[in-house]
Amino acid sequence: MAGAALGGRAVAAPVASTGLPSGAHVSALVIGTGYGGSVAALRLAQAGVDVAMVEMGMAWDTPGADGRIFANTTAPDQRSFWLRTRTKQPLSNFLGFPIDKDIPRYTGILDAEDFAGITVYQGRGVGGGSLVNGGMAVTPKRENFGAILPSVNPDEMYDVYYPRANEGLGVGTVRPAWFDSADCYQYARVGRKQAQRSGFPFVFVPDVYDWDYMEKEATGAVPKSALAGEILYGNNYGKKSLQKTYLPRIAATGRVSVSPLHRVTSVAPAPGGGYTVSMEQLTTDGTVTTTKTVTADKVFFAAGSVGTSKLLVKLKATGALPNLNGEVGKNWGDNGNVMCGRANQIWDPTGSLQASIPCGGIDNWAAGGAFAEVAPLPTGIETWASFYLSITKNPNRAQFTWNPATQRVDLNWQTAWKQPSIDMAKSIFDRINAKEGTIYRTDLFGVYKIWGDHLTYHPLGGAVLGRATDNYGRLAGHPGLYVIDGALIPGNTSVNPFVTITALAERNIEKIVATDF
Ligand code: FAE
Repeated sequence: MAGAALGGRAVAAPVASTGLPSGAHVSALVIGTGYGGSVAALRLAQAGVDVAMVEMGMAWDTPGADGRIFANTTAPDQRSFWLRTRTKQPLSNFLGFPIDKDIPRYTGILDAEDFAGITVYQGRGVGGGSLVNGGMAVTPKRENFGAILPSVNPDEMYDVYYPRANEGLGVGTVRPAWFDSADCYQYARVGRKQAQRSGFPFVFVPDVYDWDYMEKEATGAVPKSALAGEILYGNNYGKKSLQKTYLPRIAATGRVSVSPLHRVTSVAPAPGGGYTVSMEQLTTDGTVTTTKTVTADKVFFAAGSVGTSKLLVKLKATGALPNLNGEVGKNWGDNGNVMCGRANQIWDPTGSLQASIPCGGIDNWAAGGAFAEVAPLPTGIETWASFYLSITKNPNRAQFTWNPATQRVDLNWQTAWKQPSIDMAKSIFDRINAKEGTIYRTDLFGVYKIWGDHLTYHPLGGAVLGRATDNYGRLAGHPGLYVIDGALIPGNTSVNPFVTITALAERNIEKIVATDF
């Protein structure tokens, strides 16, 4: 097994703050440290392969001036946003007033990446999206799987890889008896009652939050995280992000280096075989201090749907990877995300204390094409608002293309393409409003604006399995290059995506380790 070596010196141990040395040669280089990248690195290292992980975001292992690693959702600061001078909060308004504020430019944890017709929220740092997400860990219903990944055998996914992913991620469910009595889930119980009164099934949604820890938060026995409103900018306690699951197992192999604040800019065939990987080292204000070049026998693209798609589209268009096929950049979707709030009757308060971790949803997928999470609005005051993130069967798909004039990658998604999502979400909320005699909130996304239709949390596709790659993520035209993240999934998973991303990565890496190394 080839080892990572620089002039004969192994560099597989955890890398110091300077990161991977320029000129290094590594067996396997993984771009990104989210779900796909973490699965790839763990399984390769367990098979005896030395791995270098390269991550553009920070390590998120050091407390800030307030003694905490992560900022609170209600008090965003420089740690909260990726290289912005003003916050861009998904809920931009409250009671109609804008709530964004100026912050110092910093390599913060949440990227609100703007394309012409949509803002795509993504996690930045070692752990990727697991650092910022709600932890909702949902395995799609088996009857929906054929539409999600048509070329993958469902038996192997549901018998082997979904169970492996759920175990590796530490997925659990709220204890129903506690849910029924906890103050912090009053908002979810209101959501359940209203769903059921309108004839919709309410389902508990599994999550990687440590549910025992949350129960202790409620008693005051431990420091609060979910009950302190932490979520979008990281959880200081309680949530089992990849920092608590796959990443410690990766470190324990002793075969994987991680280089934070390193952004990959190019991958091209190396003269002597393998690939030349170029990267920039960043300071926390985003300045590029160093550019480095390493060689790798094999390269795994795990930069997330947007990150991987942007790299591949650029590298094909600029001639660095000329043999990639025409499917690269295509079939990108937003998982049908759309948000809305409802104003409840005065006798239906949703609670001033709201756990930031959602634990239930309204399933109208089969009849109306929508699965709506009952989400918190952890403002600390009673709002009588119910808030929802819906995942819908939106059929629209967008394409990434290289723009030579701006030297950037564009995405042709249009805001109007959210209309099917709105219509599907209305299949739930129009009925609930009619039954309850209630109305939509119009003050959360602007002034008199009902729908949060400008964003997604769930980018998927751009290098789709069986199209841009073979049926295991091997990129067409360049042996030794792989895609192993959400870019493989063609735009929709019918539920929250990270369990499917993890399970698919587990499936693909098992085959790749067995046959390509
Ligand atoms: P991802 O986790 O995004 O990791 C990619 C990594 O690559 C990131 O760390 C990037 O910084 C890094 N990167 C990108 N470009 C480069 C480059 N050029 N060089 C070096 N590094 C690079 O990818 N999903 C759920 O299932 N349940 C939820 O409750 C949920 N809630 C969410 C809430 C929010 C606010 C957000 C933003 C997302 C949420 N998601 C949720 C989505 C989920 O986090 C996302 O699907 C996965 O993280 C995607 O996994 P990947 O491995 O594809």
